[in-house]
Amino acid sequence: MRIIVAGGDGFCGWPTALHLSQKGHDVSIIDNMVRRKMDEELASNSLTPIASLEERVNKWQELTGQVMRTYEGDLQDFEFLKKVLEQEQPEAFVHFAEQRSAPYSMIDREHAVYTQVNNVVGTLNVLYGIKDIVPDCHLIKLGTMGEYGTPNIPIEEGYIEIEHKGRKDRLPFPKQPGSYYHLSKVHDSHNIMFACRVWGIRATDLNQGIVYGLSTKETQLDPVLANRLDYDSVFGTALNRFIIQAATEHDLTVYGTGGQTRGFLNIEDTVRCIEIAAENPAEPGEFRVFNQFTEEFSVLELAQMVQKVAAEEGVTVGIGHLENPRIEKEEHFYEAVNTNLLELGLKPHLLTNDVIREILKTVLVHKDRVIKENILPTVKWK
Ligand code: NAD
Ligand code: USQ
Repeated sequence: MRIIVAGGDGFCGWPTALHLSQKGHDVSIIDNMVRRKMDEELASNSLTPIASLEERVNKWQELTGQVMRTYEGDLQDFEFLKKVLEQEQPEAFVHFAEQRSAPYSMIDREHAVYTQVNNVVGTLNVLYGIKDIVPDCHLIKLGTMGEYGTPNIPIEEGYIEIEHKGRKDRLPFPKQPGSYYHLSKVHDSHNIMFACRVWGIRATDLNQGIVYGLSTKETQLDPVLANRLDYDSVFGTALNRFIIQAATEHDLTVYGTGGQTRGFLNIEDTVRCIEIAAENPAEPGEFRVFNQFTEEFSVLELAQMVQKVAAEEGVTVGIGHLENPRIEKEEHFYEAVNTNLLELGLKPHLLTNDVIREILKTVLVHKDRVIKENILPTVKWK
């Protein structure tokens, strides 16, 4: 299958591009490198040293003989996108290319506007590009579990059957997102759903939970193929951050009580979920929603697991309950359905002490690259 991976230089996109290429798909990558520029803006870095995209794809070709074409450009630039679609004629378009940090979107007005314009306009361009140039192409769009928020009822996969005043309908599940970033994903979902209904586009919205780990079988083939790993308070995410904090003997930064519960998945499962979605496309006109996570944990549970594994490895770390910089529920009901991907054959890599230990070992190799000033949160919701 001819597949474009937009955002293919990023944390989820790079291992996904490698995995799809390894499976024999004809992969090309779009990325505007903005994530690397954000490291400069935030005076931050990836914990792992990362090669340039050019070095990465050259190494992949050298090791496997597989060619991945790369296009450096912005999805907000429709003329650029049009040319790539005309040239590649993709059968699937995997869309990771968005600003994905909630704290980044909450820095100030400029960062909120950037996040929403980048994400909403980029996705609208992709929708128009598919409609005009490759109408049969399957859009596989990365959404987020955070679109739903934390309602006091179980979260369904995209839709809920509602009975109201004696009538019934299957309607989009209510959305209560917790940041301007998460809101941008809700806006995208609405735009994609509308495009499916009106133009007959086929789309899968993958409401992904928080991804942990960094390595996949393919990224481990050579240090030049290594994936990025974020640990700073803006781009680092809960479990990965805790493991890196443990490696540097920093107290684990649980915000508030730590009762915040979310869906999580291993990066190994991210790449497999995209493969499953690509190989089982949505029907023309269908707006399909999958909840892409494998397990639910509270933030405090994760911190306790990391603390225990670190202790077994001879590292003592405390759990610091910081004042929560976000406005969010800290104690709440959480139960979400995730059966669609399992029914299509996903075999989850579950979180065990050994999985944490493996990530910790990789992290320990690079721990001297941690910029300690970037660990504590600085962005507040109000
Ligand atoms: P990332 O920031 O590492 O990667 C995103 C990539 O997209 C970057 O390489 C960036 O340069 C590129 N990009 C951004 N805007 C672009 C534009 N306008 N044009 C071209 N390229 C652009 O993020 P990630 O962690 O790999 O996340 C990928 C996607 O998955 C995002 O949409 C994110 O919302 C979603 N997601 C991520 C997680 C997670 O835990 N990392 C969880 C759920 C959902
Ligand atoms: N948290 C802590 N301590 C930390 C970091 C986070 O307690 O050091 C808490 C947060 O307050 C929050 C939870 O952990 O309650 C998750 O925060 P996070 O930064 O790990 O994840 P989030 O901001 O939700 O965003 C990440 C990705 C985003 C993706 C989302 C999936 O950056 O791209 O959409 O996870 S989800 O959470 O399912 O919406």
